[in-house]
This record gives sequence, C-alpha cells and structure tokens, in this order.
Amino acid sequence: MSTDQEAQNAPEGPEPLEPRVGPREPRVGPAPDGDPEFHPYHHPAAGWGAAKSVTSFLVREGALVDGPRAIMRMNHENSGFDCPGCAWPDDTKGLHLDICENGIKHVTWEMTRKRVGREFFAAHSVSELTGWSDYDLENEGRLTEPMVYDPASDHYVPITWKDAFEVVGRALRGLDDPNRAAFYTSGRLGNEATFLYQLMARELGTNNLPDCSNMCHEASGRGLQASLGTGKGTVDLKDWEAADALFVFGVNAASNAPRMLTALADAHRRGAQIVHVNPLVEAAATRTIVPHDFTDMALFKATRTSTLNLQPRIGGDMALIRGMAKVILEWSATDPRALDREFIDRHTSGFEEYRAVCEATPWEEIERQSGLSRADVLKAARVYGDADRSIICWCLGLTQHEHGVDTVREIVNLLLLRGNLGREGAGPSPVRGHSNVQGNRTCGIDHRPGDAFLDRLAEVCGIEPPREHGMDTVRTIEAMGRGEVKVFVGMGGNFALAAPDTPLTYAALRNCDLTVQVSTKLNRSHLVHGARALILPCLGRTEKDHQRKGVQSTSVEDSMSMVHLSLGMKRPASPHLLSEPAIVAGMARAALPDSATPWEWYVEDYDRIRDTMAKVLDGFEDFNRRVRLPLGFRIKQPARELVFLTPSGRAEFSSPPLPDVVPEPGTLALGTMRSHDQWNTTIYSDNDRYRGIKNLRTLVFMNRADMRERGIADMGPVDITSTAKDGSERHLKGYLAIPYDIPRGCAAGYMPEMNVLCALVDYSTQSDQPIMKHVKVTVLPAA
Ligand SMILES: Nc1nc2c(c(=O)[nH]1)N[C@H]1C(S)=C(S)[C@@H](COP(=O)(O)OP(=O)(O)OC[C@H]3O[C@@H](n4cnc5c(=O)[nH]c(N)nc54)[C@H](O)[C@@H]3O)O[C@H]1N2
Ligand SMILES: Nc1nc2c(c(=O)[nH]1)N[C@H]1C(S)=C(S)[C@@H](COP(=O)(O)OP(=O)(O)OC[C@H]3O[C@@H](n4cnc5c(=O)[nH]c(N)nc54)[C@H](O)[C@@H]3O)O[C@H]1N2
Ligand SMILES: [Mo]
Repeated sequence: MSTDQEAQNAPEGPEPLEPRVGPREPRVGPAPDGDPEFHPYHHPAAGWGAAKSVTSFLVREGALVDGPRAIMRMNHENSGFDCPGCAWPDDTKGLHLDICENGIKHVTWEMTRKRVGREFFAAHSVSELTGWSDYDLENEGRLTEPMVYDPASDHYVPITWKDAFEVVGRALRGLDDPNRAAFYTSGRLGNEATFLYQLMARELGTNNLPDCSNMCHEASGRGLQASLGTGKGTVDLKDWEAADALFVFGVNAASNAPRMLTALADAHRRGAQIVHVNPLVEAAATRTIVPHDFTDMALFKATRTSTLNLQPRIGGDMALIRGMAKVILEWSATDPRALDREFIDRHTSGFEEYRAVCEATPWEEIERQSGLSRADVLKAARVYGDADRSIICWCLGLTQHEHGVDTVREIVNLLLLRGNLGREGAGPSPVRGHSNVQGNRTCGIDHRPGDAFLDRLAEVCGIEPPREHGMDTVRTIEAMGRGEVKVFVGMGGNFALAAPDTPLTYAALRNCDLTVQVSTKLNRSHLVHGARALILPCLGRTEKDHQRKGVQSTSVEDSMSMVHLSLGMKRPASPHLLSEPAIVAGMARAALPDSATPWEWYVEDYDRIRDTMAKVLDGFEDFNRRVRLPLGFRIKQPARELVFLTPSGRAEFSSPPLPDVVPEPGTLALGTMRSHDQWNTTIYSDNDRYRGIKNLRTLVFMNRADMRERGIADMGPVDITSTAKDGSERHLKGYLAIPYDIPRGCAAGYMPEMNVLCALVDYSTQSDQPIMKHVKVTVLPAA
C-alpha cells in the first residue's frame, strides 16, 4: 500500500537503485587508506587544502555534477535549503557562496547516489552487519524503504508504511504508562516536525523528550537562563561585525563551524582583538584563507584569525575568567572606566557578593586551576578592559564539564562587569551544534517544559499535557536499562553511538520491547535494537517534500535565533521516503486513533502547522508571513532588550567557589572531541587534516613530557583506563599516543569511539550533561 506522499513522490519516478550486495569480510573499526601518519600542519585553515578535500569527497560519492549544483543553492535567502551542517547563521548580506568545506561534505553525504534497498538487507543479517565498521555502514548510502526486524531470520525485511505505523501504534497503546516510552530528537529535525513530535508525546501523556542537546549545550541553556532569564545567546552576526574584542572559548571552529572563519578574518582585518582559549591551538586560532574568497584563494592570501592564544588546562576556563574579573575589579579602584557602574546598579543583582568572591580568590589558586600564569590572565584582562564592545562565544569545550553551568554563568559575570549586554557588538554567544538544535528546544523538545508553554499548548491544541518532568538522555538510558522504558523512538541521530558508556547504552536499547529509528542512512542504532525494531527512512533536507498542497518547506533556527525557511530541491533518494512531519503524523494517528488533532490535515500543508505554532510559541506571531521575509525573522531576546525574566527581574551575578579541576597525580584529564573529517558519529575519513593526522582515529593526543614520564614513545601503543565517580573502570586498548602541543595533565581523543570511556554515572550535577570533556584517565604503554 502506498501512502499519500509516496503517490506525490511518484511522478518523477525513482532514481536508479545501485544495490551493493555480495559477500563481505566483517571488520570492526575504521577504514584506513594506509599507515597512520602524523605531521604537524602549517597551512592556513580552509583554502586549497579544503578545496582538495571537497573534490575528492565529491568524486567518491559520485556527486561531481549534483553536488556543485546543490551547493549553489545552499543558505540562500528564501530559496534553496539550509545547510544541514552546523548552526552558524547565514551571511546577512546575502552572500551567494556562504558555504564551507564541511557543509559541502555534509550535503554531498546526504545526496550520495548509493542506496540501501531490500536486496541489501536480504543479503546481510544483522549479526553480520554488527561486524562492519560504522564507516562502512553509512557508506552503503541512503535508506530507501521502511524495514522491520525479523527475529526468526535475523534480517531486516520490508514492511509497508501503514503496517510500520501500526507496529508503533500498537506498542504505544499497549503501555500501562505513557512514561514507558521515550522520544529522542537529534538536532536536525525541522521546526514543524519538531512541533508535531512533542505534541504527539504530550498528547500521549509524557514529557520524556531526551535530545542531543542534553549532551551538547544543556549547560549553556541552564546557565544563561539562571543569569539572564533566557536560554539563548543575545547577539547576532551584526554584533559580531561590530565587536572590538571576540573571545572564543572551547570551539574547534575551522572544523565544526567553519563559516565562523569568515567572521574572524573580517574582525582581524578591521583591527578587532581575537582571543582563543583552548588547551589545543586549533586551526581557527592562527590564520585562514576565507572559504568563499576567490581572490584570496587564487593569491594564497591568508588572513590572521587570532591576536592572542591561551592554553588553559582542561576545565580551567572558569578560573581564567574569574582571574580576568579579579583584574578588572582591581583596576576599578583607580580607573572609574574599568567597570560600568551605572549598568551594574540599574540592571544587575549580586554584584557585591561576586566582587567579594573574586577578591577572596588567591592568585595562586587561579594560576593552579587555570593552568595559566598570572601574566597570561592579565593579557586577556587587558584585551577585555580595553574593548568597548566584547563578545564571548563558546562551544563544547566549556559545556561538557561537571561545572559547565557555573562556567557559562562566569562568562555572564565578566560581561556584566562592563555592561557588555543589550547593546551592539556585545554579549554572550554560544555556538550551537546541529543545524536546528536550538529550534528543537524553542519548539517544545524539552523534558522540563515550563507551565506557561504547557498552558498555551493545552489551550490551543486542546490536549492535557502532563506536568511532571520527563527524562533526559542519561535518565532515559538508565530507565531503559532497568526495564522502565520499553519503547524508544529516535527522530534522527545515532543514539547508540552518540550516548556515553557504549556497552551500557547498547544493553539499555536491547532491553526495549521496540526501538524505532527515523533515519536517512544505516547506522549502529539500527543494529543495536529492541526485541522489535523498525527503520523508518525519511527525506533529507536537500530533497523536495511533495505533499497534497504542493512542495513544502520547513523552518529552522540558527545559533543566533534567526528563523528561516529551508526548501529542498533534489528528487528524493527513493519514492518510498516520507517526510519527518508525515512520519510523526503516521505514528501519532496509529498511537492515538481517537485523537482530535488533525494530524493528516497538518501534513497536507505545513503552513497549517505553522499557524498553530504561531499561537503556542512566544515570538512566533504571524509566523507564516515573517518566515518568508528575506533572511526570515529573529526571535526576540528579552535580555537583549535588558528585560530579565529572572526572579529578581535583573541580570544575576553568580558567586560559586572555583571547582578543583587539577588531575590527581598519575592521572590525566581527557577531552573527547571531533576530528576534521567527521560529523558526530558519521566518519568521512580517518584523517584530521588540521591536526596533522592521516589514517588514524584510535589515538590520544598527549603532552610529550607526560609521554616520556610514562615511557611512551611517539606514536607508541597505549592502553587507556578511565575511572568513574563510583570507582568503576573502563578501558580502551592499543591506541597510539601522539605528542601534541597540549598542557601537561591533559589528553584528547575522538568521539564516538571514546564514549566507551565515559561512564553513565559521570554526568554533571549542574546540567545532567555527560562529562565528555573531562574524563579521568590513566594512560600507560600497551601491555
Ligand atoms: N564538521 C563538523 N561540524 C560540526 C560537528 C561535527 O561533528 N563535524 N558537530 C556539530 C555539533 S553537534 C556540535 S555540538 C559542534 C561541536 O563543536 P566543538 O565544540 O568545536 O566540538 P569538539 O570537537 O567537541 O571540540 C571541542 C573543542 O573544545 C576544546 N576543549 C576541550 N576541552 C576544553 C576545555 O576544558 N576548555 C576549553 N576552552 N576548550 C576545551 C577542544 O580542544 C576542541 O577544540 O559542532 C557542530 N559542527
Ligand atoms: N564522547 C562524546 N560523545 C558525544 C559528544 C562529544 O563531544 N563527546 N558530543 C555529543 C553531541 S554535542 C551531540 S549533538 C551528539 C550527536 O548525536 P546524534 O545527533 O544522535 O548523532 P549524529 O551522529 O549527528 O546522527 C547521525 C545520523 O543521523 C541520521 N540523519 C542524518 N540526517 C538526517 C535527517 O535529515 N533526518 C533524520 N531523521 N535523520 C538524519 C543519519 O541516519 C545519521 O546516521 O553526540 C554527543 N556525543
Ligand atoms: Mo552537539
């Protein structure tokens, strides 16, 4: 039986399928092209290295023709699709090649001509596929039709959409408590599907809406909320263009938000100060050839992207920021311009307490905890004190820590001292990850929803949403492990690999009665499944979404709260794909047969979903009109207008003591991070160009002195053991140690492989985020 959408997709006919079947050697681990190599990288970020890498990627994916055509349509105001890569905002001047190397790879990855059809699943059992590397799984191409796991044969077999929805519906209807289901979201889901998805969960009666944000920027949301009464940053790209000083904390921008390079290069050209704070000096912290600047490309002209680099120890940022605040306060004794007293008096509360904490924190402690000298802290403070307008931006280097919330609040403290808020060129600027992770939260993916939102949802949608808070990612894994959550639905993403404590997460998923994965490509989460399992393949963002009322677009929100439309332009990878809104509506109708929500009617025309969203969501008034304006619209940030929705009605200073982040003797603090050639759990190659690595992912970057002390040779094999809060140990064996410019006592390596070392119990008590940047490890020569 074909669905309405399959019929809509049909006129253009299917693209030829290229099933790749046949015997295959099972192989675990990545797919290296040669021997591991390490040669420090000396070239500017982006530029010709990026162009070369893109070309070989387009060739490999067979997309030399489609790829460039699609890329020309990326991130255009109001025509074309939003890059499904990172959440960096689009150029405000309508730049027509607002693209980057990794965005291009990301789009090409989705547009590959390779397909995973029923023949593929018939040829390979799940047990066999379990032996394949994650790279090989995704490399098979796009999923083409719904599949259900058949335990008798251990194969996935085809199922119609109608039957697939009924499998989900029956499982959800059969639960004795709706809280026995959990609905995960990966941050790529468009706003319209997001809204329907949370509506389905809440109409069923649960707030169990774990999302990737729980592993990502939860600390930013909570910190900003507590300090400023808004969970988001307050600045936009125009502010970036106006700032005198930019502080970039814990971001690998050249790999993970490459379009930021343009902003940094522009800032440098106009004489702004740019301070990078990172235990590693990343490629964005030196110089770049601006990705779309053809003259610069032709002339090999690099622009600097940094004026000062500081390398604190892992977790040492808060001590550095407190040190900077201490200096500013010291200066204020003699220089009345050091502080913005008027701003502090009018708009903040808790200043005297914060001043007292700064004064009471001795320099020895600041130096020890930050791993920086007092002279270095002074340098940073001088930049901050001299600038009229400062922006502080950050990403995972600050959030995935026990004290992530306190650190984000410390950033706000520092900004408040000089009134760097609510005016042009100044403010906090978290750099989000997935392209719509911020929109997901705005549109209701929140396991701790506020009453005001639930009241509106109840009134507008005529449902009775549950008021009890739901479970986040860590809690969901725990509950699945205990058998309390029986149905797991993954709206995108790759939960099995992205979550911490891999074996425990696997066991938890396997303990479910039903796991459902809505995906574009085959991944580990399809192989690590419950007693029953479904793969529901969906349209990607580059693809045309035909519905009854015509081709639909969806909206997304970037890191700077700009909401705009994204319109797919490619023929769907298969005629059997459904859009994400259609899949949610199908599951919802099956689970709630008597629901008064007009699920099918919504899917015919996404304007209808947007009309409802306009009534429920703050700042979405007149949604359908405003989202069609050039560049879309910006959701109002109250804190930007100096309206603080905090208990005191003011911006709140926070004054916690500095955390102790110094590793115990013999141990190292390990940060898990991305290589240049990967998108979270998707690995494009085993290279990490800017860090000089080829053909290797199973590595650990260490300070050479720490290696010598342990008798570890350059690129020598090592065993890594992590010790969790509860004393339990986890191991990775046979990794190679790379001598690197990283402070002593610190180490770094790649996610998702290193999730094996991240214990589920090691989550932040402030944000509930898994502590993925400060894993306590010992590293020894391989036994
Ligand atoms: N190409 C590409 N783009 C991406 C992604 C991808 O995988 N590939 N992922 C997307 C997602 S979901 C996200 S959330 C973002 C992630 O973007 P990033 O936050 O850049 O991600 P990570 O690779 O985890 O890198 C963290 C950085 O923090 C530094 N760091 C580690 N510990 C500390 C510390 O204690 N203090 C400081 N100051 N720095 C520290 C590391 O050296 C590294 O430079 O990128 C998004 N964009
Ligand atoms: N140790 C460690 N672990 C981490 C992190 C870390 O820094 N260290 N970072 C964490 C962070 S910040 C994040 S955000 C998570 C990422 O966690 P996830 O968001 O769960 O993982 P991704 O790897 O981004 O998901 C990739 C899969 O998404 C599917 N997909 C791609 N496009 C689409 C689409 O358009 N629609 C749908 N439905 N599916 C699609 C494909 O099937 C693909 O295999 O990982 C977290 N895990
Ligand atoms: Mo993320």
